[in-house]
Amino acid sequence: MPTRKQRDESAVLEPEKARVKPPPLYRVVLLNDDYTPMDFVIVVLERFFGMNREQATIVMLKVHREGKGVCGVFPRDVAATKVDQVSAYAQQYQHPLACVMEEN
Ligand code: TYC
Repeated sequence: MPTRKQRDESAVLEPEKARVKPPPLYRVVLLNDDYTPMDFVIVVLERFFGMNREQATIVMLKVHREGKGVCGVFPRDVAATKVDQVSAYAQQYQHPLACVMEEN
C-alpha cells in the first residue's frame, strides 16, 4: 500500500479552475472646460498617459469637441493614482481640468 507521501508525489495536478472574476477595469476620463489651455492638456496626456504629441492632440481635441474623452483603461488602483496625479498637477497650475474614473 503506498504511503500518503508516495500517493501525493505521483498525483497529476490538474490546473485549478479560476474561481474568481478578473478584476474590474476603469476608464480614466478627461472632462472639457472653458479655461484649461489646450497645450496643457496635451502635456498631461503625454506625461501621465505615455502618449506621443499626435495621439495626445487627437484625444485633447475629442474632449474639447465632445465634452469628454478616454485617456486609458486600468485596474482600479492604477486608475485612481492617475486621477490623483492629473488632479494635483492641474491644481498646481491653477487650471480647472477635471479627471475622473468610470467602471468599464
Ligand atoms: N476647452 C479648452 C479650451 O478651449 C481645452 C480643453 C481640452 C480643456 C480638453 C480641457 O480636458 C480638456 N482651451
